[in-house]
Amino acid sequence: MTFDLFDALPAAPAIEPLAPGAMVLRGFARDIDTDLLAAVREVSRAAPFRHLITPGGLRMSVAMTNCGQAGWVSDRSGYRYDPADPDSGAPWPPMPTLFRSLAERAAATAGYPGFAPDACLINRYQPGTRLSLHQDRDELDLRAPIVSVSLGLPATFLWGGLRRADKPARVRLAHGDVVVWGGPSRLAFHGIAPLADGDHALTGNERINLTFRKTR
Ligand code: MD3
Ligand code: FE
Repeated sequence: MTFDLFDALPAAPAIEPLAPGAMVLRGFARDIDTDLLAAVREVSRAAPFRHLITPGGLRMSVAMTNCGQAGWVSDRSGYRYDPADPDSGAPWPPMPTLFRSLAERAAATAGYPGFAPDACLINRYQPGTRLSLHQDRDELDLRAPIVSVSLGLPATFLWGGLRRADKPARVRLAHGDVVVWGGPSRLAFHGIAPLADGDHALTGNERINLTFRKTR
């Protein structure tokens, strides 16, 4: 029988650099996937997914809801973080402890210790759903990173760089992948290509994305 010292060490998370300040933690959320999806279902029972209207009057193909102290919303008057769900007038459901601790661990692993998100935007994609190139700049403190968690069907993430005209790179994001975006990458343009049809064991034909934000 052999004795292998390395057997005693926990596996180090694979950190894949994406751009300065941005990195992919492949499969980081996999071991809690079922609990994460159960929590998404619970949040969406209190604050159902809905298709928001852009300031330009277009219905977004992504369905969204939120949990935490504030939620991202859009309507004819613009984008904002709102402490209440405009559909019900009630505060957004609290951020599940499991969400907060995952986001904190991921950020720390990527070199951003002490990340304390106050908002989690939950995006739901079905085949054909896309998210066009945009920047996330509605948060007051742009020094804090954004942590994203992909669940269910894989997607092609479009990574556009700092100018809208830059040709976007394509990055595959799969079930359980976590990406941390901070520093020089915080204001990069990004989007999601139209979701391909598929069948995932836990989500069927859907992709769920969680983004954790510090909005104030
Ligand atoms: C890079 N969501 O909710 S997550 C969004 O998969 C959003 O649902 C996409 O873009 C999704 O705003 C992409 C990856 C992501 C999220 C926020 C970022 C990348 C980012 C903010 C700054 C730079
Ligand atoms: Fe975004």
